[in-house]
Amino acid sequence: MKYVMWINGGDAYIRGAEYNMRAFLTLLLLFLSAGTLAQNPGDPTTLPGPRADFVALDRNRDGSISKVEALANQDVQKRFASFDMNRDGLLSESEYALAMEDNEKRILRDSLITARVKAALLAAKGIPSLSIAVETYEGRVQLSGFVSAPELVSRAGRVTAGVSGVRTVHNDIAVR
Ligand SMILES: [Ca+2]
Ligand SMILES: [Ca+2]
Repeated sequence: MKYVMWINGGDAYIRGAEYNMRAFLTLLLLFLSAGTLAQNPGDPTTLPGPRADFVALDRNRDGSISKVEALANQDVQKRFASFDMNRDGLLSESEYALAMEDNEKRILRDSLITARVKAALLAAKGIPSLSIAVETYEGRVQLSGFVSAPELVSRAGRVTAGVSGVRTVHNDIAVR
């Protein structure tokens, strides 16, 4: 059997089953990558109009987020008053975008604090740092997990409190 496949309108062609298989795989890859692109239309840099999370929060579709609509998202709710620049009781698209930018910075700061706390616990001799979970929200650090002795609970708390950026420590580590 002989196969002929034309490429680029006939400038070049390839023959034979082996080449045909290669061409088929290339087409398959192109097809799959096109499918992947089609499944990710949410790139905010190329998509015109309001961001998808704004549209999802704007339940009554009036183009702004009311205080009631903001209740659905804790991070928006917390930033509502400070980002409602014109004090009309609504977050416009641009006010919302600034609030979310602020939240992204908050997430970055908190994850840096979490990383520093984990590093400090790891560096402290005798603390089973891998058994301790660390979570941070606006500089408030929560420790949880299990250790073998009460003094390890308090030591982990002290080490955490000494890390820069930590505002408060909520120590939920238990002894087991
Ligand atoms: Ca609305
Ligand atoms: Ca406003």
